[in-house]
Amino acid sequence: MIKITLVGDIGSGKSTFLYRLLGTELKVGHDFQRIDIGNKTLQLWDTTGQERFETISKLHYKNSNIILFMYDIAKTNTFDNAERWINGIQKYGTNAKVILIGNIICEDRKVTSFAGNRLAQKYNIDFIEIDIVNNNLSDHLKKLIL
Ligand SMILES: Nc1nc2c(ncn2[C@@H]2O[C@H](COP(=O)(O)OP(=O)(O)OP(=O)(O)O)[C@@H](O)[C@H]2O)c(=O)[nH]1
Ligand SMILES: [Mg+2]
Repeated sequence: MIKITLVGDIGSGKSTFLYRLLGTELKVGHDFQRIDIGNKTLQLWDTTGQERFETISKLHYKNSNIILFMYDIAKTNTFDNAERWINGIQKYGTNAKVILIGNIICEDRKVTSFAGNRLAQKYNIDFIEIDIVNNNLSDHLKKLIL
């Protein structure tokens, strides 16, 4: 069982990503959904960007194996706070593997791949960009998760 928590600013695409992947909506903070991939079971948790990393339960972070931090490449504001989030995650998430995800819903790009890469390198985490509507669990993302 791999526990995965999605975090990121309001409107960064977390719930859209999960909905497209699971075909069902999750009640934030109270609900999770299982999905089997290969011989692994993923347990996916949504959170809301209204919360800051301080208020998302530290235990929740601690219990996560993987934390996906999502921003929208077309919305600069969802990237601006990334550094603060990642700091918080690394502080509380101890053993969780953090993956930075640039979500491409809209091609009107404001955040360059270079900027995403640079941030990921600074914090020594993985980085990918994915089209969450059409290819939500790309082979690349699977490889990072499994
Ligand atoms: N163009 C386009 N936009 C979409 C599509 N699906 C969702 N969106 C938009 O993508 C944005 C992402 O919203 P959410 O997935 O709710 O974001 P979130 O990260 O869950 O936000 P919070 O729960 O508030 O933290 C919204 O503005 C949606 O309207 C789509 O198929 N095409
Ligand atoms: Mg949401």
